[in-house]
Amino acid sequence: MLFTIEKYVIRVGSRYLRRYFSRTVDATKLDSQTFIRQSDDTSTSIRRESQKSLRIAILGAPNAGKSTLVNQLIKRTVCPASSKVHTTQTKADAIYCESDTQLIFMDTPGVVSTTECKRYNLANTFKNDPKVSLAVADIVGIVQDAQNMYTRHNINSNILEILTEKILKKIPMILILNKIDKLKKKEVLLQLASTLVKKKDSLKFSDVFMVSALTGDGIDDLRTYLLDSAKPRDWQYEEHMYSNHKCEDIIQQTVRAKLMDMLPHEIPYSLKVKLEHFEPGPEDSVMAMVSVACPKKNIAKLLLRKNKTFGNRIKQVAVMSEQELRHAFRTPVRLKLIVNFPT
Ligand SMILES: Nc1nc2c(ncn2[C@@H]2O[C@H](COP(=O)(O)OP(=O)(O)OP(=O)(O)O)[C@@H](O)[C@H]2O)c(=O)[nH]1
Ligand SMILES: [Mg+2]
Repeated sequence: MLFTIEKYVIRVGSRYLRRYFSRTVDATKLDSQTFIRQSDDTSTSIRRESQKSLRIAILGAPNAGKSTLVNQLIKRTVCPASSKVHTTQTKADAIYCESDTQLIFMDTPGVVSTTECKRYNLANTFKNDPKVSLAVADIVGIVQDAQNMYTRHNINSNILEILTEKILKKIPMILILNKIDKLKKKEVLLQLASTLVKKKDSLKFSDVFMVSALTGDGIDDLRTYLLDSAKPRDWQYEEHMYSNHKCEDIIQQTVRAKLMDMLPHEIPYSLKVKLEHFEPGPEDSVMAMVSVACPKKNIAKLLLRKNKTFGNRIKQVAVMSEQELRHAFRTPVRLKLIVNFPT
Protein backbone atom coordinates (compact mmCIF):
# COMPACT_ATOMS: atom_id res chain seq x y z
CA MET A 1 0.00 0.00 0.00
CA LEU A 2 2.75 2.39 1.04
CA PHE A 3 4.64 1.51 -2.09
CA THR A 4 1.60 2.27 -4.26
CA ILE A 5 1.04 5.64 -2.61
CA GLU A 6 4.74 6.49 -2.91
CA LYS A 7 4.68 5.60 -6.62
CA TYR A 8 1.51 7.63 -7.15
CA VAL A 9 2.97 10.73 -5.54
CA ILE A 10 6.16 10.41 -7.62
CA ARG A 11 4.13 9.92 -10.80
CA VAL A 12 1.92 12.96 -10.23
CA GLY A 13 5.02 15.00 -9.40
CA SER A 14 6.86 13.91 -12.51
CA ARG A 15 3.76 14.52 -14.67
CA TYR A 16 3.68 18.11 -13.39
CA LEU A 17 7.39 18.57 -14.16
CA ARG A 18 7.00 17.09 -17.64
CA ARG A 19 4.15 19.46 -18.44
CA TYR A 20 6.16 22.39 -17.14
CA PHE A 21 9.25 21.52 -19.17
CA SER A 22 7.39 20.73 -22.37
CA ARG A 23 5.84 24.20 -22.21
CA THR A 24 9.23 25.82 -21.60
CA VAL A 25 10.80 23.98 -24.53
CA ASP A 26 7.88 24.91 -26.76
CA ALA A 27 8.23 28.56 -25.92
CA THR A 28 11.97 28.75 -26.67
CA LYS A 29 11.65 27.04 -30.06
CA LEU A 30 8.51 28.76 -31.16
CA ASP A 31 9.84 31.85 -32.92
CA SER A 32 12.19 30.45 -35.54
CA GLN A 33 10.07 27.37 -36.23
CA THR A 34 6.89 29.35 -36.58
CA PHE A 35 8.53 31.74 -38.97
CA ILE A 36 10.03 29.11 -41.24
CA ARG A 37 6.84 27.05 -41.43
CA GLN A 38 4.50 29.93 -41.81
CA SER A 39 6.31 30.94 -44.94
CA ASP A 40 5.38 27.49 -46.36
CA ASP A 41 1.76 27.06 -45.38
CA THR A 42 -0.02 28.75 -42.49
CA SER A 43 -2.49 25.98 -41.65
CA THR A 44 0.20 23.26 -41.59
CA SER A 45 2.49 25.38 -39.45
CA ILE A 46 -0.18 25.88 -36.80
CA ARG A 47 -0.83 22.15 -36.69
CA ARG A 48 2.84 21.19 -36.74
CA GLU A 49 3.76 23.71 -34.13
CA SER A 50 1.85 21.85 -31.47
CA GLN A 51 2.84 18.35 -32.53
CA LYS A 52 4.46 16.05 -29.99
CA SER A 53 5.79 12.54 -30.26
CA LEU A 54 7.53 9.81 -28.32
CA ARG A 55 9.39 6.72 -29.53
CA ILE A 56 9.10 3.87 -27.07
CA ALA A 57 11.33 0.79 -27.41
CA ILE A 58 9.54 -2.24 -25.97
CA LEU A 59 12.07 -4.81 -24.76
CA GLY A 60 11.66 -8.04 -22.87
CA ALA A 61 12.41 -11.74 -22.73
CA PRO A 62 10.68 -13.98 -25.30
CA ASN A 63 6.98 -14.48 -24.49
CA ALA A 64 6.85 -11.69 -21.86
CA GLY A 65 3.78 -10.25 -23.61
CA LYS A 66 5.39 -7.38 -25.56
CA SER A 67 3.24 -7.64 -28.69
CA THR A 68 0.01 -8.12 -26.74
CA LEU A 69 0.92 -5.03 -24.72
CA VAL A 70 1.62 -2.91 -27.80
CA ASN A 71 -1.70 -3.98 -29.36
CA GLN A 72 -3.58 -2.91 -26.22
CA LEU A 73 -1.76 0.40 -26.12
CA ILE A 74 -2.58 1.28 -29.73
CA LYS A 75 -6.04 -0.38 -29.59
CA ARG A 76 -5.40 -2.54 -32.69
CA THR A 77 -3.97 -6.05 -33.06
CA VAL A 78 -1.24 -5.17 -35.56
CA CYS A 79 1.53 -7.05 -33.75
CA PRO A 80 0.85 -10.79 -33.99
CA ALA A 81 1.14 -12.63 -30.66
CA SER A 82 1.01 -16.29 -29.66
CA SER A 83 1.52 -18.59 -26.70
CA LYS A 84 4.88 -19.78 -28.08
CA VAL A 85 8.27 -18.04 -27.97
CA HIS A 86 9.79 -16.16 -30.93
CA THR A 87 6.48 -15.07 -32.44
CA THR A 88 7.87 -11.62 -33.30
CA GLN A 89 10.74 -12.04 -35.73
CA THR A 90 11.47 -8.46 -36.75
CA LYS A 91 10.88 -5.08 -35.16
CA ALA A 92 7.68 -3.24 -36.01
CA ASP A 93 6.55 0.31 -35.33
CA ALA A 94 2.97 0.46 -34.04
CA ILE A 95 1.54 3.97 -34.04
CA TYR A 96 -1.05 5.63 -31.83
CA CYS A 97 -2.26 9.21 -32.24
CA GLU A 98 -4.28 11.19 -29.72
CA SER A 99 -5.00 14.90 -30.19
CA ASP A 100 -1.58 16.53 -30.85
CA THR A 101 0.54 13.55 -29.76
CA GLN A 102 1.92 10.58 -31.67
CA LEU A 103 3.26 7.55 -29.80
CA ILE A 104 5.49 5.15 -31.74
CA PHE A 105 5.85 1.78 -30.04
CA MET A 106 8.74 -0.30 -31.33
CA ASP A 107 7.78 -3.93 -30.79
CA THR A 108 10.88 -6.14 -30.88
CA PRO A 109 11.71 -9.85 -30.96
CA GLY A 110 12.39 -11.30 -27.48
CA VAL A 111 16.00 -10.53 -26.60
CA VAL A 112 18.24 -13.61 -27.05
CA SER A 113 21.91 -14.41 -26.60
CA THR A 114 24.26 -15.20 -29.49
CA THR A 115 24.32 -18.85 -28.37
CA GLU A 116 20.51 -19.11 -28.44
CA CYS A 117 20.47 -17.39 -31.81
CA LYS A 118 22.81 -20.05 -33.22
CA ARG A 119 21.23 -23.02 -31.44
CA TYR A 120 17.71 -22.25 -32.68
CA ASN A 121 18.87 -20.94 -36.03
CA LEU A 122 17.19 -17.58 -35.47
CA ALA A 123 17.41 -14.73 -37.97
CA ASN A 124 19.89 -11.90 -37.34
CA THR A 125 16.96 -9.60 -36.55
CA PHE A 126 16.59 -11.34 -33.17
CA LYS A 127 20.05 -10.12 -32.20
CA ASN A 128 20.03 -6.77 -34.00
CA ASP A 129 16.52 -5.32 -33.87
CA PRO A 130 16.32 -4.65 -30.11
CA LYS A 131 19.61 -2.70 -30.43
CA VAL A 132 18.37 -0.79 -33.49
CA SER A 133 15.24 0.21 -31.57
CA LEU A 134 17.28 1.37 -28.59
CA ALA A 135 19.34 3.61 -30.83
CA VAL A 136 16.31 5.73 -31.77
CA ALA A 137 14.24 5.47 -28.58
CA ASP A 138 13.20 8.34 -26.33
CA ILE A 139 12.20 5.93 -23.59
CA VAL A 140 12.55 2.18 -23.00
CA GLY A 141 9.81 -0.02 -21.58
CA ILE A 142 11.17 -3.23 -20.08
CA VAL A 143 8.39 -5.83 -20.03
CA GLN A 144 8.76 -8.35 -17.23
CA ASP A 145 6.56 -11.45 -17.02
CA ALA A 146 5.34 -11.21 -13.41
CA GLN A 147 3.74 -14.64 -13.65
CA ASN A 148 6.96 -16.55 -14.33
CA MET A 149 8.28 -17.42 -10.88
CA TYR A 150 11.62 -18.63 -12.25
CA THR A 151 12.58 -15.49 -14.16
CA ARG A 152 10.59 -12.65 -12.63
CA HIS A 153 13.04 -11.66 -9.87
CA ASN A 154 15.78 -10.60 -12.27
CA ILE A 155 15.91 -8.52 -15.40
CA ASN A 156 16.90 -10.87 -18.24
CA SER A 157 20.71 -10.92 -18.62
CA ASN A 158 20.47 -10.59 -22.42
CA ILE A 159 18.63 -7.30 -21.93
CA LEU A 160 21.20 -6.02 -19.44
CA GLU A 161 23.91 -6.84 -21.94
CA ILE A 162 22.54 -4.59 -24.68
CA LEU A 163 21.85 -1.69 -22.32
CA THR A 164 25.23 -0.05 -22.57
CA GLU A 165 26.46 2.70 -20.22
CA LYS A 166 25.79 5.26 -22.94
CA ILE A 167 22.17 4.16 -23.36
CA LEU A 168 21.57 4.02 -19.61
CA LYS A 169 22.81 7.60 -19.25
CA LYS A 170 20.80 8.91 -22.17
CA ILE A 171 17.42 7.15 -22.17
CA PRO A 172 14.92 6.91 -19.30
CA MET A 173 13.58 3.47 -18.53
CA ILE A 174 10.29 2.24 -17.17
CA LEU A 175 9.51 -1.19 -15.76
CA ILE A 176 6.28 -2.82 -16.94
CA LEU A 177 5.23 -5.79 -14.84
CA ASN A 178 2.89 -7.75 -17.10
CA LYS A 179 0.44 -10.66 -16.62
CA ILE A 180 -0.72 -9.39 -13.22
CA ASP A 181 -4.08 -11.10 -13.82
CA LYS A 182 -2.25 -14.37 -13.10
CA LEU A 183 -1.17 -13.30 -9.62
CA LYS A 184 -3.72 -14.07 -6.95
CA LYS A 185 -1.80 -12.40 -4.13
CA LYS A 186 -1.15 -8.73 -4.82
CA GLU A 187 1.53 -8.65 -2.08
CA VAL A 188 3.67 -10.85 -4.36
CA LEU A 189 3.46 -8.17 -7.03
CA LEU A 190 4.40 -5.34 -4.67
CA GLN A 191 7.27 -7.41 -3.32
CA LEU A 192 8.45 -8.12 -6.86
CA ALA A 193 8.32 -4.44 -7.86
CA SER A 194 10.19 -3.47 -4.75
CA THR A 195 12.89 -6.14 -5.35
CA LEU A 196 13.46 -5.12 -8.96
CA VAL A 197 13.60 -1.41 -8.19
CA LYS A 198 15.73 -1.55 -5.07
CA LYS A 199 18.32 -4.13 -6.18
CA LYS A 200 21.79 -2.61 -6.01
CA ASP A 201 22.89 -3.72 -9.47
CA SER A 202 19.47 -3.24 -11.07
CA LEU A 203 18.47 -0.67 -13.66
CA LYS A 204 17.28 2.76 -12.56
CA PHE A 205 13.60 2.89 -13.47
CA SER A 206 11.90 6.26 -13.58
CA ASP A 207 8.53 4.55 -13.06
CA VAL A 208 6.92 1.16 -12.51
CA PHE A 209 3.66 -0.01 -14.06
CA MET A 210 1.67 -3.11 -13.23
CA VAL A 211 -0.51 -4.21 -16.11
CA SER A 212 -2.34 -7.05 -17.73
CA ALA A 213 -1.91 -6.77 -21.49
CA LEU A 214 -4.50 -9.52 -21.81
CA THR A 215 -7.36 -7.92 -19.85
CA GLY A 216 -6.29 -4.29 -20.36
CA ASP A 217 -5.86 -3.64 -16.64
CA GLY A 218 -3.49 -0.69 -16.05
CA ILE A 219 -3.08 0.05 -19.77
CA ASP A 220 -4.86 3.44 -19.79
CA ASP A 221 -2.62 4.65 -17.00
CA LEU A 222 0.52 3.62 -18.93
CA ARG A 223 -0.73 5.20 -22.16
CA THR A 224 -1.54 8.48 -20.38
CA TYR A 225 1.93 8.51 -18.83
CA LEU A 226 3.52 8.12 -22.27
CA LEU A 227 1.28 10.78 -23.83
CA ASP A 228 2.37 13.14 -21.05
CA SER A 229 6.03 12.32 -21.72
CA ALA A 230 5.93 13.20 -25.44
CA LYS A 231 8.38 15.76 -26.79
CA PRO A 232 7.48 18.75 -28.94
CA ARG A 233 8.48 17.82 -32.50
CA ASP A 234 6.97 16.88 -35.85
CA TRP A 235 5.18 13.58 -36.20
CA GLN A 236 7.15 10.86 -37.94
CA TYR A 237 4.14 9.15 -39.51
CA GLU A 238 1.00 10.40 -41.21
CA GLU A 239 -2.01 10.56 -38.91
CA HIS A 240 -3.82 7.64 -40.56
CA MET A 241 -0.90 5.16 -40.16
CA TYR A 242 -0.95 2.56 -37.41
CA SER A 243 1.95 0.33 -38.50
CA ASN A 244 5.08 0.66 -40.60
CA HIS A 245 4.55 -2.88 -41.84
CA LYS A 246 2.59 -3.56 -45.01
CA CYS A 247 -0.93 -5.03 -44.76
CA GLU A 248 0.38 -8.12 -46.57
CA ASP A 249 3.07 -8.71 -43.92
CA ILE A 250 0.61 -8.29 -41.07
CA ILE A 251 -1.71 -10.87 -42.68
CA GLN A 252 1.14 -13.36 -43.17
CA GLN A 253 2.45 -12.91 -39.62
CA THR A 254 -1.03 -13.18 -38.11
CA VAL A 255 -1.64 -16.54 -39.82
CA ARG A 256 1.77 -17.75 -38.61
CA ALA A 257 0.95 -16.69 -35.02
CA LYS A 258 -2.39 -18.51 -35.10
CA LEU A 259 -0.67 -21.66 -36.38
CA MET A 260 1.74 -21.34 -33.46
CA ASP A 261 -1.23 -21.29 -31.09
CA MET A 262 -3.00 -24.19 -32.77
CA LEU A 263 -0.18 -26.70 -33.29
CA PRO A 264 1.77 -28.49 -30.56
CA HIS A 265 5.46 -28.33 -29.64
CA GLU A 266 7.95 -27.36 -32.35
CA ILE A 267 5.71 -28.19 -35.32
CA PRO A 268 4.67 -24.61 -36.27
CA TYR A 269 8.32 -23.51 -36.50
CA SER A 270 8.82 -25.89 -39.43
CA LEU A 271 5.99 -24.39 -41.52
CA LYS A 272 6.49 -21.84 -44.29
CA VAL A 273 3.70 -19.28 -44.43
CA LYS A 274 3.43 -17.19 -47.59
CA LEU A 275 0.94 -14.61 -48.82
CA GLU A 276 0.01 -15.71 -52.36
CA HIS A 277 -2.65 -13.20 -53.26
CA PHE A 278 -4.02 -9.96 -51.86
CA GLU A 279 -6.69 -7.67 -53.20
CA PRO A 280 -9.15 -5.07 -51.96
CA GLY A 281 -12.69 -6.48 -51.96
CA PRO A 282 -16.13 -4.83 -51.99
CA GLU A 283 -16.96 -2.12 -49.42
CA ASP A 284 -13.38 -1.55 -48.21
CA SER A 285 -12.91 -5.22 -47.38
CA VAL A 286 -9.69 -7.17 -47.94
CA MET A 287 -9.35 -10.59 -49.57
CA ALA A 288 -6.20 -12.66 -49.23
CA MET A 289 -4.90 -16.12 -49.98
CA VAL A 290 -2.13 -17.56 -47.81
CA SER A 291 -0.28 -20.84 -48.35
CA VAL A 292 1.07 -23.00 -45.54
CA ALA A 293 3.85 -25.32 -46.70
CA CYS A 294 4.32 -28.37 -44.46
CA PRO A 295 7.64 -30.24 -44.57
CA LYS A 296 5.85 -33.59 -44.01
CA LYS A 297 2.54 -35.08 -45.05
CA ASN A 298 1.53 -36.01 -41.48
CA ILE A 299 1.75 -32.34 -40.41
CA ALA A 300 -0.60 -31.42 -43.25
CA LYS A 301 -2.95 -34.18 -42.08
CA LEU A 302 -2.90 -32.69 -38.58
CA LEU A 303 -4.05 -29.37 -40.02
CA LEU A 304 -6.71 -30.89 -42.28
CA ARG A 305 -8.12 -33.60 -40.01
CA LYS A 306 -11.78 -32.94 -39.13
CA ASN A 307 -12.80 -32.34 -35.52
CA LYS A 308 -16.41 -32.63 -34.31
CA THR A 309 -16.58 -29.22 -32.63
CA PHE A 310 -14.69 -26.85 -34.93
CA GLY A 311 -14.11 -28.53 -38.28
CA ASN A 312 -10.42 -28.80 -39.05
CA ARG A 313 -7.52 -26.86 -37.54
CA ILE A 314 -6.76 -24.89 -40.70
CA LYS A 315 -10.35 -23.65 -40.82
CA GLN A 316 -10.05 -22.51 -37.24
CA VAL A 317 -6.77 -20.73 -37.99
CA ALA A 318 -8.52 -18.90 -40.85
CA VAL A 319 -11.46 -17.83 -38.66
CA MET A 320 -9.23 -16.65 -35.82
CA SER A 321 -6.92 -14.78 -38.20
CA GLU A 322 -9.88 -13.08 -39.92
CA GLN A 323 -11.18 -11.94 -36.54
CA GLU A 324 -7.84 -10.49 -35.47
CA LEU A 325 -7.18 -8.82 -38.83
CA ARG A 326 -10.61 -7.22 -38.72
CA HIS A 327 -9.60 -5.67 -35.43
CA ALA A 328 -6.27 -4.55 -36.91
CA PHE A 329 -7.58 -3.01 -40.16
CA ARG A 330 -11.10 -2.10 -38.91
CA THR A 331 -12.51 -3.61 -42.08
CA PRO A 332 -13.89 -7.06 -43.07
CA VAL A 333 -11.18 -9.55 -44.07
CA ARG A 334 -11.74 -12.77 -46.07
CA LEU A 335 -8.94 -15.31 -45.87
CA LYS A 336 -8.36 -18.46 -47.86
CA LEU A 337 -5.69 -20.79 -46.50
CA ILE A 338 -4.10 -23.51 -48.63
CA VAL A 339 -2.09 -26.36 -47.16
CA ASN A 340 0.80 -27.69 -49.30
CA PHE A 341 2.84 -30.80 -48.56
CA PRO A 342 5.31 -33.10 -50.33
CA THR A 343 3.65 -36.06 -52.07
N1 LIG B 1 -2.49 -14.11 -18.63
C1 LIG B 1 -1.86 -13.23 -19.40
N2 LIG B 1 -1.31 -13.62 -20.55
C2 LIG B 1 -0.69 -12.69 -21.30
C3 LIG B 1 -0.62 -11.34 -20.94
N3 LIG B 1 0.07 -10.68 -21.90
C4 LIG B 1 0.38 -11.59 -22.84
N4 LIG B 1 -0.07 -12.79 -22.47
C5 LIG B 1 0.06 -14.05 -23.22
O1 LIG B 1 1.44 -14.36 -23.29
C6 LIG B 1 1.72 -15.01 -24.53
C7 LIG B 1 2.86 -14.30 -25.23
O2 LIG B 1 2.40 -13.02 -25.65
P1 LIG B 1 3.16 -12.20 -26.78
O3 LIG B 1 2.54 -10.86 -26.82
O4 LIG B 1 3.24 -12.98 -28.03
O5 LIG B 1 4.62 -12.12 -26.12
P2 LIG B 1 5.93 -11.53 -26.78
O6 LIG B 1 6.76 -11.01 -25.66
O7 LIG B 1 5.59 -10.56 -27.86
O8 LIG B 1 6.59 -12.84 -27.38
P3 LIG B 1 7.76 -12.97 -28.52
O9 LIG B 1 7.37 -12.10 -29.66
O10 LIG B 1 7.69 -14.42 -28.87
O11 LIG B 1 9.02 -12.58 -27.86
C8 LIG B 1 0.40 -15.02 -25.31
O12 LIG B 1 -0.23 -16.27 -25.12
C9 LIG B 1 -0.41 -13.92 -24.65
O13 LIG B 1 -1.81 -14.12 -24.73
C10 LIG B 1 -1.23 -10.95 -19.71
O14 LIG B 1 -1.22 -9.80 -19.29
N5 LIG B 1 -1.84 -11.94 -18.99
MG1 LIG C 1 6.09 -10.48 -29.85
